[in-house]
Amino acid sequence: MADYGNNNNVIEQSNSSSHMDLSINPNYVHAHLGSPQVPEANSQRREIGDLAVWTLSSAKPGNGVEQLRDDQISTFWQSDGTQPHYVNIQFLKKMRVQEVSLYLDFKTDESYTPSKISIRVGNSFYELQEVKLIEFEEPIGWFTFQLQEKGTSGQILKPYIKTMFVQIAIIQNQHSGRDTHIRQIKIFAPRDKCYYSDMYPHFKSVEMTQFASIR
Ligand SMILES: [Ca+2]
Repeated sequence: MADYGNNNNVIEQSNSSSHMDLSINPNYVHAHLGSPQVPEANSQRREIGDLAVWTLSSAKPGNGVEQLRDDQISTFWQSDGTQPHYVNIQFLKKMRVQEVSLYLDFKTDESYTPSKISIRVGNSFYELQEVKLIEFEEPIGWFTFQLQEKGTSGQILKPYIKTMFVQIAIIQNQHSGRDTHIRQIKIFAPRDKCYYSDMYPHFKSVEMTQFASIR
């Protein structure tokens, strides 16, 4: 059995939370095993995090936006306040957001690791709409979530969502931990059609890599 005795992050759990069946929520995702593969920009997608202004609901000094965005999984954001914790990602104009990727590490972060996250979008922080509700079970690795524009009956209209704001709300942590750790967040948009074409090979293919080494 895991020992969380040295962890000061656990608070008393309230019994007030209702046990609704979350699986009937069309935005609900259960996540357990992450990927060791770093999600990278490629011919299909580009990382647009640097185009946004990032703000956090709270942060421990030295564990803020920089550590969330430094491309290193050894560094992390640590909240320093009451739940829920928020990561607010604000673009200057509407962007086509296709994927949001998070790196979590339950093995290291224990009760600081999120167990329930809501991803919300909107054109202001006052009219946000939940598009994903994720429950994490002792997560380790990269977790990537696709955002899609859906019709009234849930059909997928577009493989992205056009939005100015993305909010990642950390609603709960593992073992009811108070503060949270997220080690890295990436946010991707689809590439404009003019940036790639099926006529060209994918430059990261094995063939191209071998070819590139020949002088
Ligand atoms: Ca980091």
